Amino acid sequence: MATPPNSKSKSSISLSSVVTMVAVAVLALAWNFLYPTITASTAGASKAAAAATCQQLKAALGSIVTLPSDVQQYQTLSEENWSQTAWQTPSCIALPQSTTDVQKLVSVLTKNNVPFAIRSGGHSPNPFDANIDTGVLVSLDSLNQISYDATSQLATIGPGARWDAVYTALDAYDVTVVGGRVMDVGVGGLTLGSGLSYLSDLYGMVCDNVVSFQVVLANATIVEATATSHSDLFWALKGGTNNFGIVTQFKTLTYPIKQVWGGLQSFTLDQIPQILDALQEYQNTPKKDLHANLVLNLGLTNATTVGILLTLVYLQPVERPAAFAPFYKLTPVFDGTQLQTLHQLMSGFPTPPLPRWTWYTNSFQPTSDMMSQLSTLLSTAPEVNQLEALQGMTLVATFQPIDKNVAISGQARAGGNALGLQPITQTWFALDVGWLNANDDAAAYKATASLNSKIEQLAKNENVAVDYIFMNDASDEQDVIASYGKQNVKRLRAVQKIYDPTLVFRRLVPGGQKIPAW
Ligand SMILES: Cc1cc2nc3c(=O)[nH]c(=O)nc-3n(C[C@H](O)[C@H](O)[C@H](O)COP(=O)(O)OP(=O)(O)OC[C@H]3O[C@@H](n4cnc5c(N)ncnc54)[C@H](O)[C@@H]3O)c2cc1C
Ligand SMILES: *[C@@H]1O[C@H](CO)[C@@H](O)[C@H](O)[C@H]1NC(C)=O
Ligand SMILES: *[C@@H]1O[C@H](CO)[C@@H](O)[C@H](O)[C@H]1NC(C)=O
Ligand SMILES: CC(=O)N[C@H]1CO[C@H](CO)[C@@H](O)[C@@H]1O
Repeated sequence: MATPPNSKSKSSISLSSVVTMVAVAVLALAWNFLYPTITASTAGASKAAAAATCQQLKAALGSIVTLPSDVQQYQTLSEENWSQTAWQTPSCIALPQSTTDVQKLVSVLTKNNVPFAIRSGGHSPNPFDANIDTGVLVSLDSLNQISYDATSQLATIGPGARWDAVYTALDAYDVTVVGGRVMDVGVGGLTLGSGLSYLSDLYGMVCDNVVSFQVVLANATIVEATATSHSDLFWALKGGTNNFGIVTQFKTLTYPIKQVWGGLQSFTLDQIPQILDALQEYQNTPKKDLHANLVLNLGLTNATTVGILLTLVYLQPVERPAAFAPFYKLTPVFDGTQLQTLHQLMSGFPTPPLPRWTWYTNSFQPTSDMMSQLSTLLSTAPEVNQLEALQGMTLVATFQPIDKNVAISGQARAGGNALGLQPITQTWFALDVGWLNANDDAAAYKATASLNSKIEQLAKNENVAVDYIFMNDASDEQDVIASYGKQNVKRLRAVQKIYDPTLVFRRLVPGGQKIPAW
């Protein structure tokens, strides 16, 4: 866990430091009054004010602003999401073409006090994470440039790029990045939510590999946050999502990984206990091979015909590496493992074509007991039947093994990150739920939340709960940033005070995980 900057030692209190302390105390008091007041005031945002700002933006910025009266364009842009649960009716949609456009937008929105949402790839299913009803949707699709510099071996990537385009561009140089595992997800949201990659056991989270964030701050100025310049902001953006500004560019490390071994295997649902036991054996091996990575998906409802999906990824061209030995004891129904490029392998990952989604997540240590209790819970929980009754329902339980090196590599990078990850073997578990009809939304949310809290409780009872909520798989009902730990939350708030002193990104950007007030 990161510690805040050193405070002055008590023995050397001078008059000036007393003055400073008093000033700090007064500021802190003012801040504490400001905080709740400011937050509450967003509730009163009016449709008329937002619409007037949209007219002003249209006049100033022209074609990059789409009003609801541009029916077709407006619809295309507002429905550009992975899950229909995130379709909203913004007062207008701005499609900046440059960082300068983003500055102009932030400047007007802040001056007019009009709420807005920030969207990169639009893959969060949480209804208002990256969209808004009364206010402006800032959609970063056009900030999707990708380039590679062979000298520095760094890739420069716009937040609106999708991972498929990133890997395609880098294929030409035989390098890859620590990035998303599913091709059409956006770079912006995934990276700022920390980002889990098949390279994470080796090199840490996606955000840990960013060496520079270009950010448009609340006062519409641009900064480059790196380990040596605005290093406090650099740290805070590694887990801080949209609380500090609009990120308009990432510079990130690359790695010469191309040919790998792996792919999809499928198993029948009756093998859940065996596969979970294999998973814990794989994870708990002393000195786990960091080139071995996987994701395990259990399709728990009858709408999924595949049953268990295991995606194995070995980051070297070695067939059937020993690291996956616990899984070789099981016989797959389908085995698509082969030598191929990492990009090809990831392109083969299927996502069920359902229009509405939600997800919840929790973390635990994968003991043998926990795994066997969990397979019992998943086969007996009434929530599974409740979900199954909804039309077109798909309930997938996802297991993402996390080696202690994920935390260690993140902390080893200059500046570390805000995530508060513990350097222990852990599993990030997620319930991914998809369905057909909007009138089933409430039932789907309720049953998913309930099943997730039962699993959290089970982990607590088993004494294996890990106090960490992975943002990119979390519901908006889960308090992600609080799970980074008190010290990190305190430091995030301190950084927020410096870069967003009037709390623009808290007041005017209601969507996404916010830094807890206390
Ligand atoms: C099919 C699928 C596969 C996935 N696979 C992975 C995976 O392998 N690894 C992983 O870590 N996650 C994964 N996710 C989760 C994914 O990271 C989140 O859904 C993430 O929000 C997607 O990023 P986005 O840019 O598409 O999101 P958006 O919905 O556009 O944004 C998400 C949040 O980030 C904020 N944000 C986005 N861009 C910016 C920016 N430039 N500046 C400031 N704030 C910004 C938004 O305001 C919003 O609150 C997957 C999701 C799906 C649907
Ligand atoms: C799933 O099974 C239930 C009960 O067995 C059935 O009513 C429902 O139609 C099935 N759903 C799908 C999508 O096959
Ligand atoms: C904008 O905000 C940053 C961070 O608070 C500050 O350093 C900078 O001086 C501000 N610039 C202007 C022009 O106000
Ligand atoms: C651009 C994009 O991803 N649009 C998708 C929004 O969601 C609907 C429903 O899932 C898809 O059909 C679109 O392709």
